[in-house]
This record gives sequence, structure tokens and C-alpha cells, in this order.
Amino acid sequence: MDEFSLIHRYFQRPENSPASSGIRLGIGDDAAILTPPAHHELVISTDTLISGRHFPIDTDPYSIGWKAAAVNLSDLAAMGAKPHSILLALTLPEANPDFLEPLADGLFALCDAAQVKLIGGDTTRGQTLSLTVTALGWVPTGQAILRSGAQIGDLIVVSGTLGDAAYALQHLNNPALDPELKSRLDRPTPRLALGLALRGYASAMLDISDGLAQDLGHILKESGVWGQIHLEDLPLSPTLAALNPEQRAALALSGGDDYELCFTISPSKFAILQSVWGDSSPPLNVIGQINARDHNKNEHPHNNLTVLYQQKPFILTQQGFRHFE
Ligand code: TPS
Repeated sequence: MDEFSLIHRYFQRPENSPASSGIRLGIGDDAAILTPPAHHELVISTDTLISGRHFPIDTDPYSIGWKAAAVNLSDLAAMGAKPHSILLALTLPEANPDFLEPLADGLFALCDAAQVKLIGGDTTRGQTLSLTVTALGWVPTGQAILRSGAQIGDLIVVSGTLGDAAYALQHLNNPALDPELKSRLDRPTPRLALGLALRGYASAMLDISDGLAQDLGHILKESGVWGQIHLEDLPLSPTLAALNPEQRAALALSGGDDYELCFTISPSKFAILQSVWGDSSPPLNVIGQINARDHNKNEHPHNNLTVLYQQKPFILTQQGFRHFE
């Protein structure tokens, strides 16, 4: 199958009311044409997933398609943006319909749920399966939530539970691995509704892909502040809560692949947010606070974050996922 029939067969779908959705020209020409809504800014992000690096090589194709879209929509959620569309650049060792069909199904399942359209892409043959998704979204002008806005006195909050995907990655060959934990690795849920709900509330935000310690470190550095979190307060699934503190810390703080949101917020705004968000999913948990300076700084030369366990500094052996170490 040549490149054009491949794109047409698996990735070109009839657009429903393209004009109203802001797509003047979708997939199929040299480029797409979008009509941005008035008084909004374009928020755009890209992420590559490589087989054996970002997902185990035997991951089912539906999950691969889903995850490629999910990690990119998660980046838009982390800005407080409403996702609009994606582009997909695909490198494939071979054009196998038994693989491509479920891959497209997984990608579109999430896109449909998020009302996101595939507006373009590229397909090439290469030795290793790789997917690069570029995600586009809109945010009312000036309302995007950056990493640099954390203020002294803010609370540090995370959504959902941490470390599930890293636990699943460690236990892939264990037949007793809870399918819920496995799906946290294979099919992460981008926190889109929460990202939108946090506009006007969160002072800084990001999504956790490399592990909370490393990613929260970015907020602290960009904002020029210090932070303290408590190991006891990290939200954990029952399986992880049963582990010893070292194992818990390694998974929940340094494991990565969580795709939960981490944000800072003033205590007064958090009280209002709680009444608005209520018992909605995912749950929100306060794990620490932003400080003017770190009283335990000498013990933490690497970043601005102090992790406390039983009120004492807890030394992490690894900060988080790094591609080049
Ligand atoms: C087979 N992992 C890979 S990339 C990444 C993490 C936590 C951070 C996010 O990527 N090995 C396999 N599958 C995995 N999921 C991992 C390792 C863990 P990026 O920083 O490129 O956005």
C-alpha cells in the first residue's frame, strides 16, 4: 500500500461541519487551514513516542494510538487550553493493516471523546515505529497557565494518583498485575476538563510526564521559589500505598508517565475550587506548599524541592526520567 492510500484508508475521515469547528481545510492538501476563534491564542505542543523507549515494543496498537494522542492533549490540558486538533507524523517499519487499523481506532477514540480532529500528517517507512503528534488548542487571550506563576504561600496540588504507570512498567511480566494499573501505563487519561476548570485558579501548572520531583522542580525554578512536599500526602493507589517509603518515593516521585496535573494555587482560591470541583474525577490532593526559601537547602543541592517524610528531609536516589542518562 502506498503512502497516499494508507493515509486515506486509515486516517482520512469525513469532517462533520468543518466550518463551525474552525477547520476551513482539513487533512488531504499540503497544509490545513484553521480559523482561530476571536480573542483567543493558539496553544501548540509536540511530543514523539518511540517503540521500546516510550512504550514497550509489545504494546497493543490501539493503546499506542491512544497514548500518542493522550500525552499531547495532556500538554494542552496543562496550559488550561481547549484542544482543537492534532497532526500525526508516523514512521512505520511496514504498512500492516492488522496493526494500523487498531492504531487509528485508538487514536480516534480519544480524539472523538475530546472533540479533536486530525487535520494533517505524514507517513514514512523507517526501522523503528515512531509517532510524533502535534496538538493545537485555544485559550482566551492571556489566560494560559504557565509554569512560572507560583507564589509564596501557594498550595501544591496534584490530580489522581501517582506512580501507577511506573509500577505497571516494572511488573509487565507479572500475570497478577492489576489491569487498572496496566491501563494507566497504556492508556493515560488527559485531564482536559480539570485543565479548563483551573483557568483563573491555578497560579502555575504542568502535566507530570517525567516524575513529580523533576517536573515540580520546573515550576519551582521557573517561578523562582522553593517547595516542600510530604511523602505521606502523595495520593497512591492501594497497591502502591502498601509499599515501603523508598519504593513509594521511587515510583510516585521519579517514575514518570503519570499524565496527572500538578498545580499551585492560593489557599483561598483552592477553597473555592473545591466547592466547584467537588467530587468530580480526578480527585485533587494537596501535597505541600510553596516557600520563600528552603530551610533544608544544603541537603538538596539539585533543585528547589524538599521532600519530607515524618517531618524529616527524604533524599531521592533518582529525580525522574531522563532520556540521556
Ligand atoms: C519501554 N518513560 C519513557 S519516556 C518517559 C517515561 C517515564 C517520560 C516522558 O517522555 N521504557 C518503556 N516505556 C516507558 N514508558 C518508559 C521506559 C518510561 P518524554 O520526556 O519524551 O515526553
